[in-house]
Amino acid sequence: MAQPKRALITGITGQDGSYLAEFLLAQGYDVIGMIRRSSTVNFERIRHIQEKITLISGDLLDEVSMINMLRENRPTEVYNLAAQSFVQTSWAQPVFTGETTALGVTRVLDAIRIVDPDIRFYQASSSEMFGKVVEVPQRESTPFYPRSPYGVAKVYGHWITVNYRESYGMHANSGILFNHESPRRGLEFVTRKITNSAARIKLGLDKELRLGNLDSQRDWGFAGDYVKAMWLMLQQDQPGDFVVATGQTQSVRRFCELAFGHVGLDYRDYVVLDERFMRPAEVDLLVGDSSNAREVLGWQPKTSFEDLVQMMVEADIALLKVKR
Ligand code: NAP
Ligand code: F7E
Repeated sequence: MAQPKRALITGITGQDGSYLAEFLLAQGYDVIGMIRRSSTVNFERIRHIQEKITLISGDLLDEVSMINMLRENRPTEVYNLAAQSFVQTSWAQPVFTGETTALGVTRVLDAIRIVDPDIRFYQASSSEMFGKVVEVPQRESTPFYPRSPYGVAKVYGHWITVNYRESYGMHANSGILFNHESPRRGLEFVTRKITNSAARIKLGLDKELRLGNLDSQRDWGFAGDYVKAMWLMLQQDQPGDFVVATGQTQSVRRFCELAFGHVGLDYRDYVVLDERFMRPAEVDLLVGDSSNAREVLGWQPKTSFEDLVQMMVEADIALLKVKR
């Protein structure tokens, strides 16, 4: 009987890690998750599948922990989702962001090279690499112009992935994913901040929502749709770079309008502009051309922007009602 495929996910406690783990379990994989030591447990997003996965301690800052993890567990696929992923924090902690989000990628790739270079590798690259865009829409060939220490770190992560592919013939893939959201999104990101706030205001728990730039535009998709693209990349004969996006862009203002509108409120009555949430350098407009992913991987998004906003608002209302 064929052995089940075995995948190692770094960043399994994050938004994408939890959806990817669910997806891979459904495909019959053994799923191993790398978790970093912390004084309190943060398994909220994976609690419902915790019995079905194996969790092992390791850290992107520590290559030895990753070498040992690979030696002891022998995965056939590694998905590197771990990162300091919040753009705003990357200005406050630029060196830490570089250590984790940039050099962390080299540590994983090098551990794979040492233990078993046949392991297939996925790197979580980002549309933030396009930054101050030089072309609209952005595709795999669009030059990068990152606008934050996070974006710069992701450019490094992308190129070191390409380099290990070319230097060692590794099946190393870079998924250039545009923003993807869900009810599991961290509360600091703008979409979840808005849906959580709309729900809180509706339930009488808050009175206002403080935001930064309402005019910035993002290509927002649903995280549950995007993890399938990660997996598809590792099932191809040849590794590559793939933009994953919906191809439509919406403003933060429009997101507010829909989220508040869904609970019968007008965002203009509650949203207050706050300088603290403005960025030193902004990425004004992102919109992706995912033709390559659609043609080569057969991938396409299933969830519309309107359905995504509705899903997130309803999940936040349900969550708050349970907590009351
Ligand atoms: P997330 O929710 O912030 O999750 C990040 C994960 O990385 C968490 O599990 C975190 O662990 C882990 N981590 C951070 N530093 C670590 C370290 N030093 N060692 C080990 N683990 C560490 O991020 P996400 O939204 O799921 O995104 C997943 C990946 O895709 C990230 O690399 C992100 O930069 C990238 N990306 C995201 C988007 C998006 O729109 N979501 C788009 C493009 C690319 P703790 O739980 O312990 O903090
Ligand atoms: O900001 C504006 C903010 O923090 C989106 C990460 O997953 O996607 C994410 O990065 C926009 C920006 O995500 C607030 O200025 C206004 O223009 O939700 P965000 P992000 O920076 O796009 C990429 C693809 C990643 O790779 C990252 O890991 O919204 N904005 N007011 C605000 N943003 C926040 N967070 N908070 C505000 O109050």
